[in-house]
Amino acid sequence: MKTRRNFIKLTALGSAAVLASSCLTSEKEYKEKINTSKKVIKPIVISTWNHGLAANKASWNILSKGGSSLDAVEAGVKVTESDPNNSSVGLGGLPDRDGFVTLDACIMNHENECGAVAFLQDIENPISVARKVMEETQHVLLVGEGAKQFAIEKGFKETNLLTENSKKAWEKWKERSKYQPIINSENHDTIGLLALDEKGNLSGACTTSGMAYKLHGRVGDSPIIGAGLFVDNEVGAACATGMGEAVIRIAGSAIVVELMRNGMSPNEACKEAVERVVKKHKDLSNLQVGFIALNKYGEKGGHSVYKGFNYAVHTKTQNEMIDAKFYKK
Ligand code: SD4
Repeated sequence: MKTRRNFIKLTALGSAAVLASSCLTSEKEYKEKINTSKKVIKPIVISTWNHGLAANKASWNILSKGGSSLDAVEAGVKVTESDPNNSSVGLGGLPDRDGFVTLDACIMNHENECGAVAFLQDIENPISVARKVMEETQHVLLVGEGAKQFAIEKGFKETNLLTENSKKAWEKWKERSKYQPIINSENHDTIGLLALDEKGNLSGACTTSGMAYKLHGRVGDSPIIGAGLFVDNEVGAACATGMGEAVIRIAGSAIVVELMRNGMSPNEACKEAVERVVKKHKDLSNLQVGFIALNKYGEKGGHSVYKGFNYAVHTKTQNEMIDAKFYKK
């Protein structure tokens, strides 16, 4: 007899089979699909926005000497985190609506190991705390007070991250805001950075102070593995910038990687993910989202909802900014 429980089991099995056949191409199938004679561009590092140039430089110092992609991604984004003139990441980040700078970050290596921190305060380099979560705990994500306590136990220093400039900007915002968080262009400067090292291993890092003037306690996509960042060493890596809520809704970075697994180029996969964001939102006003991606061949790509998103690339022969293609002007 078909009981309800059996029916649910069967349906679940059916869905799993469909999933396995349509999306989760096995490593063997994937290798058959790809052209193994293709020349791999490595090492390579790519990262979001103009601040990516300085971050890539630090990553390149490691990659060009045969260092690991994991060390490279951490060193790269630390440059942006420690830059007081960058108002979206680490030190100097714009605070939430109550005046607190709260940080989100995550890191992932070529073995699918990952670590993250969210809603972390007073620590300049959250990416290094995320790496410690990955390497020295059994957990993936620590948040708030617990994350800070862990960081201090590991020897990180407490630092006031609210610079005079960010404080002034927040005070000005308070005058005109009616305490309403607003998303606009000034909020889109997270650094996401992806690297492929000489050994052919991929890693990624993503770090941000999040949406400026957000609600106290808000966490975005940047520390969420699969949303702000995803790495699968069989296929490629992706990361996101822009309105985190929209990225989480489509499991953005994981989707980009799965699309590459199914044969799309990094550019095509980022474009498809952006189109999903567009499809799932009735109101696109101020909804900027951008993805960048890197595959196992060292091929790169990026795409955004609105014009204006760019990313930095560093290889043996290239060190420049690339304007991403976009859905809308
Ligand atoms: C967030 N995705 O917290 C981040 C913000 C961002 O570029 O990317 N800014 O939603």
